[in-house]
Amino acid sequence: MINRRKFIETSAFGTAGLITAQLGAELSERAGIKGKPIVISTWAPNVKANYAAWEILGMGGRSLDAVVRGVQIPEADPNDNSVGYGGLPDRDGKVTLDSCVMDEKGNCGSVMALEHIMHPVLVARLVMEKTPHVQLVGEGALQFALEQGFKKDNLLTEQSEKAWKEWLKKSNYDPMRSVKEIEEKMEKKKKDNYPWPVALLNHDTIGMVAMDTNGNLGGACTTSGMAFKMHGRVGDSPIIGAGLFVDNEVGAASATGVGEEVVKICGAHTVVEAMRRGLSPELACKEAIRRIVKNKGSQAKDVQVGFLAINNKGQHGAFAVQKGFNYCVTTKDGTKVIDAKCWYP
Ligand code: SD4
Repeated sequence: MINRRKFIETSAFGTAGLITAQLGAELSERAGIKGKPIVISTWAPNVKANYAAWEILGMGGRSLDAVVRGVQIPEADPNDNSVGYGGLPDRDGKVTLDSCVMDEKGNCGSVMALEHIMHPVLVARLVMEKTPHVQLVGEGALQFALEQGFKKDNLLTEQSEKAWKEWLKKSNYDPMRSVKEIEEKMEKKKKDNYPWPVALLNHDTIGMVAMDTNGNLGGACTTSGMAFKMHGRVGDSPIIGAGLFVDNEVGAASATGVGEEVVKICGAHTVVEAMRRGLSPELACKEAIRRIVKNKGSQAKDVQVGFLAINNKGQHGAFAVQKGFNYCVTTKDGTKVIDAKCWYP
């Protein structure tokens, strides 16, 4: 199988980015660590999130701070239909958000089905730092956020409301909608010789993991979940061990796609444990995908899940069930968007 890779050299990195990149490289060398810092995130549009994370990582900052900063970019972007503000609502027209964080010491925090708060990742971090708990859900999560000084926002944009009203006409829940859309767009864009990876047109959940100059790992995952889901449905993204897992001794992983399938195999944890057994990040992601494909049998072709991972050496990799999944990698050498290999090429 041919390994299709597309690299996007980032002019948007700019002078400030280069300076922080050089500083990051120097700091890493001083700390005796090669190939670090590094941050990776799901989906090409999240290059912007990588730049934001790099502003912290490149200055020698902590992974957790970097990923929390990074994922706030799509959370605040009204044009990103899968995360935060502008996310597609559930079948009742409510935008409900899922998010979690995990740090180098195994601390973690998560919010699920949180409404009205633009940056659920910040609330997840406060659950970790300020409560004796790991997970807060729905009304309780909102109550906690308001107590912490967050303000309520209307997260349903005109565009997302329109899409929901259109969906209501048939009310057909189809988690594979985005895969089909990717394929259609890919075909069309191939004809137009479009130079960008096609997923740029199909924003999605952000899972971001990083290694800082001290060799410490951290991760964050944030989403509005599957479009038009049942009210109260929670996917993999805010579940520690499913949508995100970090073990400083081994590596970190995150997931995107149909969350139910990720939860069933404890996806991100499965990837990290495979790296612990010595698999590379890419092969560890492939092993988790293999389990999903095995579970789904003949229906596997109707599911999309993608995993990405970094190991404790700062190596990275990804794997997906279907074509179309890509991820962004930022190091001192710049930012690349890489098409992940997949089970069904
Ligand atoms: C979920 N995994 O809620 C998320 C959605 C997602 O690509 O990643 N979509 O199931």
